[in-house]
Amino acid sequence: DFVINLLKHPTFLSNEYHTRFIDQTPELFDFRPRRDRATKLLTYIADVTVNGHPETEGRPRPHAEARAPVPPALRAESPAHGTRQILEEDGPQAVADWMAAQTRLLITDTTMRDGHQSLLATRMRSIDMIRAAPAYAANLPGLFSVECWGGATFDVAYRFLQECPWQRLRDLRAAMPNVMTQMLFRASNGVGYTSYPDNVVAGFVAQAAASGVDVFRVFDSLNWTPNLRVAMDAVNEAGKLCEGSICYTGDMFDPDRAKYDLKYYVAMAHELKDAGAHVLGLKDMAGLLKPRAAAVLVRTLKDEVGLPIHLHTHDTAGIACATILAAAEAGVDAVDCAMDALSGNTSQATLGTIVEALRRTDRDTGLDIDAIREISNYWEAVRAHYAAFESGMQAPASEVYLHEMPGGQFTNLKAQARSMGLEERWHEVAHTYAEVNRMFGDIVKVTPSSKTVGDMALMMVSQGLTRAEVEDPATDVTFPDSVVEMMRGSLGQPPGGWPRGIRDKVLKGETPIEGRPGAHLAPVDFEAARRDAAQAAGGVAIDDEDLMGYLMYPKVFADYRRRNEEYGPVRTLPTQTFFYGMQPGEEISVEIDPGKTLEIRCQAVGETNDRGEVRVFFELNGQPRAARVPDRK
Ligand code: BTN
Ligand code: 3PY
Ligand code: ZN
Repeated sequence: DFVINLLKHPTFLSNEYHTRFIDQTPELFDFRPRRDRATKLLTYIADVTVNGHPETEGRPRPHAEARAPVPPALRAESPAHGTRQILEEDGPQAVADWMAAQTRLLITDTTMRDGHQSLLATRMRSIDMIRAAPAYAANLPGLFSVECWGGATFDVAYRFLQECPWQRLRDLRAAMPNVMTQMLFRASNGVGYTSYPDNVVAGFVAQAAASGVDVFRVFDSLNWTPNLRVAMDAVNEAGKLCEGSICYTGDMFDPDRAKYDLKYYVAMAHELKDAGAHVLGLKDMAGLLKPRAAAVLVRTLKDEVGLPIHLHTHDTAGIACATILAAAEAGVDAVDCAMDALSGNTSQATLGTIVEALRRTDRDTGLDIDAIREISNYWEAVRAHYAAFESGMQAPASEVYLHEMPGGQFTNLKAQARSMGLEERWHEVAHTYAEVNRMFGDIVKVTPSSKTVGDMALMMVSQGLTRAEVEDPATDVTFPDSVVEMMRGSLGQPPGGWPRGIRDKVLKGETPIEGRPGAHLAPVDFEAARRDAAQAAGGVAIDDEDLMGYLMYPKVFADYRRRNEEYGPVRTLPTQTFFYGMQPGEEISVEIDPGKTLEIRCQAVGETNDRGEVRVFFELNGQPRAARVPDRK
């Protein structure tokens, strides 16, 4: 057994081991029999059936009649050519030129990224997306792109869904060969909440491009162009479409917030063009861009900068369709919408509604409304299974103009507030969020700066601290780590720097770093990191995708891989089974490899024995099986 473990060990295989390798690698002495994937899955199902899933405990359950989602029929034998073919055959500049030459309004569908990030706390599982993908390819080949990766989806996949985000990307890419896939990338913050060394940022982009991302929307959480360059260079290096993005905040017409006026946005757009953007992203992450401002901004940027413009907004205040129509009138090239069933409120504008509103006008999208309705019906059935992650927001709210929270943060912050017992005081949290923004000098709030503002607001509400007390040099305050990091300069600099008073109080005499954070971080030795990752994850093989997961989130990745050894490919389970286990008498089909299906029937759940264990009885492809799990209830 020892020899087998040794011969299979990734460090041994990589020839990078040294004389103390055997002493320092305890898993070589782990001789537990390897269990097969079906056994692991039955153990998982048994555990959730007996103990429930920690993520859905105490949350609303799906309706008893929630229907199994059935993907729409395909309207074409093979998918028609789309934007992906332009990119593959003629490159990214050709895509940008093609965009500029279209009269129709181009549409990106955000359902599989920002839609569920904003409405369902990012909890949508890959299986529900992958089953929809062939219908997108066959029935909506005229979409500009499908946003389906990046943002918060990366760490939530590992952390809460127990699945590999890279596999999701590869599977979606394969199922949609004709439409460009799109990701959201936080520039020097990668898909994380902190700054990473330049070679990690560039390495991540290169891997994402290789695994299937076509369009990279790159932004910086303080709108600081120097932070965007490393990522934008890497996108261009990979030959993919580089969408350098401006984050919109405040109110362009408010003379009291002159910092974020038209001149500010035009200047940043020029910087992004000079940095190599093919397309200019206008990222209104909180839904603050009002229709008149959208019209003026789009027209001015088109005239003065000349890049095609891709607008992203949120419907939090209920005005996103109006903003999009105003932008369309002003000549915007592409806009983001979510499929009807996952649109509205903190999510994007309603895709079918925009298509209908523009029908028979000069900006007619040309998309098939029947195909849209069918796909939306599929998402409606999917959404019902995620009732546990709904935010409870029943209606649009103009309160967003007060707090300016990004749609993608809203449900997450609300969940954080709930877990701290502050749900009843949500409006106080929202108000304090606005106060913190002013205290920090009126900054762009988008991941990760928005998380920092949120951490500070939650801390103030839970400790009953006012802004005046926080700013008072005589009051002792322990600031959240994220606030200390940000004031230290680890996310870069806002225009004009941080307000001196609060910065000095947070830093307690420490000198902040100057300039670009990435310039202070040593490059990572990838092969050394690969060995560390293998060790941290319990002696498993680490491929290039895994390595990037580890470099973004060392602990989250290692925990995911260890659980994966225990529970197997749980991403193949139906969503209902994943979150709620099975009822006696229930049957499911689980495709663990293409063409290899497990038929699982739950027969009975036993009594808890005197060692505190429960046996759950199954039929697996007709054969009786049992799984024994601890009763933790
Ligand atoms: C998580 O870590 O929160 C999600 C991963 C799944 C953990 C499984 S769910 C069944 C079993 N019960 C637990 O409390 N954890 C594992
Ligand atoms: C993210 O970075 O996850 C966002 O959605 C920002 O808007
Ligand atoms: Zn968004």
